[in-house]
Amino acid sequence: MISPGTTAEALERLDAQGFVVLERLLTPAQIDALREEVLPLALAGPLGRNPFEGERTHRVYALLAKAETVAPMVEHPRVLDIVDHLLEPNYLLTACQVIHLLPGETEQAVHFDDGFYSIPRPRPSVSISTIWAVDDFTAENGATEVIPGSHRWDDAQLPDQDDPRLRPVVMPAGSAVIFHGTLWHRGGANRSDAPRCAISPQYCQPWARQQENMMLAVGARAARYSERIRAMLGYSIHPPFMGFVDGGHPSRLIEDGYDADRTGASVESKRFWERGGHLTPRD
Ligand SMILES: O=C(O)CCC(=O)C(=O)O
Repeated sequence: MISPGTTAEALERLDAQGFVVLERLLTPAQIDALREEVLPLALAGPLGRNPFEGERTHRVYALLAKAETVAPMVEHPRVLDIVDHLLEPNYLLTACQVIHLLPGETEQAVHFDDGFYSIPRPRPSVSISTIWAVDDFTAENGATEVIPGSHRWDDAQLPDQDDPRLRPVVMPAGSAVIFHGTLWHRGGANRSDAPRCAISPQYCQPWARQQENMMLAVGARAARYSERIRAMLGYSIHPPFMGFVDGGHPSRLIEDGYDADRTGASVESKRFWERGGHLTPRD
């Protein structure tokens, strides 16, 4: 598969197929640094507690609390340029985990990632997932499998585990697949003799509850990250006041001398009140 050259091309593929692959976004040096920090964490992490998490899969949640080398993936400009078009401003990081499939892992149940938002389908996605290949993804080692076009399905269309339309997302290490939260997919079976490591940052609408409670999971360690990541963790306001802490901006908790006028949210909030406190202007 040839990577799309532009955000517009990537968006076209996402619209048509529900997913797009961006190849080799990370340099070999970045992959090495990532492996050095993340693989020991993955191997020390617990195995999944059920077949969905994967009983032969190490899953480590709350990754930004544990591995700073993941930050360049979470805020990769090519990825965020795309997500910026799919979610509303102030979108959040809903999950960030390592999924490390050991040899012998079996296929995961086919599912879509924003299924716990009980809004009937077909509908726009509430979340956008990314899965980054830390190892090469192959059909043998458990590459993520997707059903192209299934992001448009309605609630009556339910694939089974043998659906012939499932296809593996084969991609080299350092690449990412970006897909709609409505796309049916699963982790593949690892029939190889080596693990398959992936990292999965996922983003959701700013008005949706995050899967992982990032404010608790990462807490004050958020101060290590860029303003963009902090905002995605929850140190942000979706105007006029979603995300307030004690009536103010949450960044006051982690930034000394936080300046409320610096953020666009505070400006938007002021505008909201200036026009009478109604979500849509009344004429
Ligand atoms: O590991 C993968 O390739 C996919 C995992 C997945 O979809 C999930 O755990 O929700």
